[in-house]
Amino acid sequence: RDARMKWWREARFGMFIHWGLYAELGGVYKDKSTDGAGEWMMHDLQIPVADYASYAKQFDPEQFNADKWVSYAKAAGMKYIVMTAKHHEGFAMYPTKVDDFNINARTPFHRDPIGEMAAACKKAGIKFGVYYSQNLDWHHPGGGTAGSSWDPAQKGDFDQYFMKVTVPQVQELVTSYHPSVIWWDIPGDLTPDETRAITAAFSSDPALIYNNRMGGGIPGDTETPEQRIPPKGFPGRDWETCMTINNTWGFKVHDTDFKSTETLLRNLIDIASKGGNYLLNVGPDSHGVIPAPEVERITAMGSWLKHNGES
Ligand code: FUL
Repeated sequence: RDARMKWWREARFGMFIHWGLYAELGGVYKDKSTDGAGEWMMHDLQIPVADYASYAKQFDPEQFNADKWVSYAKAAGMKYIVMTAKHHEGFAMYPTKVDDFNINARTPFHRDPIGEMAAACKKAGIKFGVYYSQNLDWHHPGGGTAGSSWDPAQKGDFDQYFMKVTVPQVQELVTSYHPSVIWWDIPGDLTPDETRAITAAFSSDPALIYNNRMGGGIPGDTETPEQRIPPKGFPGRDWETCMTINNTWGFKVHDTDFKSTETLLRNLIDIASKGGNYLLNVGPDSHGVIPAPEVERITAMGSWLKHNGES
């Protein structure tokens, strides 16, 4: 375990990337702006499944450049990247064979952002991990809906969904991209049997690190305080605070409430002093561009780190 966790413990600073079909909408659906996080808008505005899915036809992030994103992370002093392979909306950012609701099959873009990021990270000597929503899938029949569904198209059997979609997708991610981290989110009421099925799906990779949000009572390797810094850290546990730079994970046109570089640096120092990691989020837009205010801030953090002896 210590050997497996070594690189992660030394990393201290990582980049979280929330990027999915929600970026195309940017928090605005018809004349409604969502109050919540951008990536939750399908749920929060109860957008019908077919209507939401139709935005894929126009999702063409032509400026996406994996090397560029990785270079931002490097310049910021970040040592790893965790990117959404599939968020709660159910849209996969890689060409999964299990479900054609993915960026390769449904958009004019036809590329594989997860694969391109995995390759760019490898080239740059930085660790790559994937975020995967193993329970919620608001698009696929039977996928979890966080309480009540809002569209008859979501009706279906969860156990079947789990065995036919979640488990094989986890297998695909592990065998195609060899991620160093799987960031599960969120467990809902997964049973120990279900979690065993996903653990088996990545048993071929004993080095894999995963967080505490898998479910079924599995503690995982890391605690994941969200948007907060625990006053005393987590004595005896590895932990990672994940945080947004503004107030959303997925891109929102109307959220320009960015934290200052000073606040972000103080957070990083506070977290590091308590033995944790800081997984700081960026939310690329529909063109595949990370908003400039986010790039500016993480770049400034990197210069500070360089001038102050850490890098
Ligand atoms: C939460 C999710 O529901 C949010 O959308 C986001 O991904 C955050 C990091 O985790 O539980």
